[in-house]
Amino acid sequence: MADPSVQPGKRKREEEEKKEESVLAPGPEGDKAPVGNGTAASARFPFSGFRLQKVLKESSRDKIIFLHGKVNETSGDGDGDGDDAVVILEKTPFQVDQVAQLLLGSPELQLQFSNDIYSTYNLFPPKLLSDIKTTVVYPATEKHLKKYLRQDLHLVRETGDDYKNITLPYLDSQSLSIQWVYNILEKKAEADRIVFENPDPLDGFVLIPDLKWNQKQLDDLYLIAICHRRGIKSLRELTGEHLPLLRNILQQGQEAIQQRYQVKEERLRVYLHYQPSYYHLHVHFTALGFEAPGSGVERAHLLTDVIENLECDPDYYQHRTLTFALRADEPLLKLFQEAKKN
Ligand code: DD3
Repeated sequence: MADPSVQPGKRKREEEEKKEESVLAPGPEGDKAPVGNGTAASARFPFSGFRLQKVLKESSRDKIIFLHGKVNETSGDGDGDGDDAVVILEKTPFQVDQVAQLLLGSPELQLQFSNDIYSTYNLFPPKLLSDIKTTVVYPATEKHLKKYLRQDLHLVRETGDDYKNITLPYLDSQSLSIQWVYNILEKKAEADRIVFENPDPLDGFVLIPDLKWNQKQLDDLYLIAICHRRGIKSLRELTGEHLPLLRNILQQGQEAIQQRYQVKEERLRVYLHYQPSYYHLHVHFTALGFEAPGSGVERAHLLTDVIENLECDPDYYQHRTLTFALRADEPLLKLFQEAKKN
């Protein structure tokens, strides 16, 4: 039985909600407002029911939890039918321009304790300030479930030959769908979220907020540039011929972010992942003050450095040894360990 003292009451909430509507409306700057909420239509999940199977991963520091659930069950006996879904729930950062509203009027409060000049409370925010960022993967495959299970990581050093002999054959043997990437490039999904596009089929790209960013505060700004050209799997395949594309992404991406969000280039971390999580060339733009997952030295390669490396040596990434971490259960790790024995 849940502790009734932590159950939020409803008393004042409804009246507060009306006032809070303005929070989501564009400010006087109109479409130049630094942060947009995007579309905010009410919705339903693409499945019915949710029977928790497993907490795949959780972090009290990041206030995020990854859940595996069975959905669409019909028999109700908890076995057999039903589909798998992954639901990721995350408490979002405070919006600095709205946080003071939490304390106005008489917010719903429960006293925890009071001692001298110190007191602590549970504050129940009005509906529009209490949203939880929710990401759904449905239907989820075995791969998705595995991807979110916490695993130890192991460092691998991949030579140019290792890439040709081990990594590339492994990638080709996997059927990794990047339909969602093609949907963005072809405007079949998220078209209204595009921040900037250079439509050139060879040296162009689409700049779009990453799914991890709710666009409500600039603290955790996160956009991705996805190149129009197909077939460039990753950093490893970049050569001098890709320099015009990379320079476009850097310059035009920074300009577009300055224009839309008033965040200067010196406040942005612009980088590629190696290994990437999907094998269609893309570049990450994150707020410098935000320690985005994957910004560690074993994964992030600054675009400025990549460009300079290619300027010095057009085949730099064909022969350099690249270091990255693999999950203990990743088959590619075993392939590397076996190859290194001989
Ligand atoms: C992904 C990496 C991929 C699960 C999850 C995320 N940005 C995306 C679909 C649409 C997107 C992204 C794969 C998938 Cl939680 C499996 O990311 C996306 N749209 N990173 C945007 N804008």
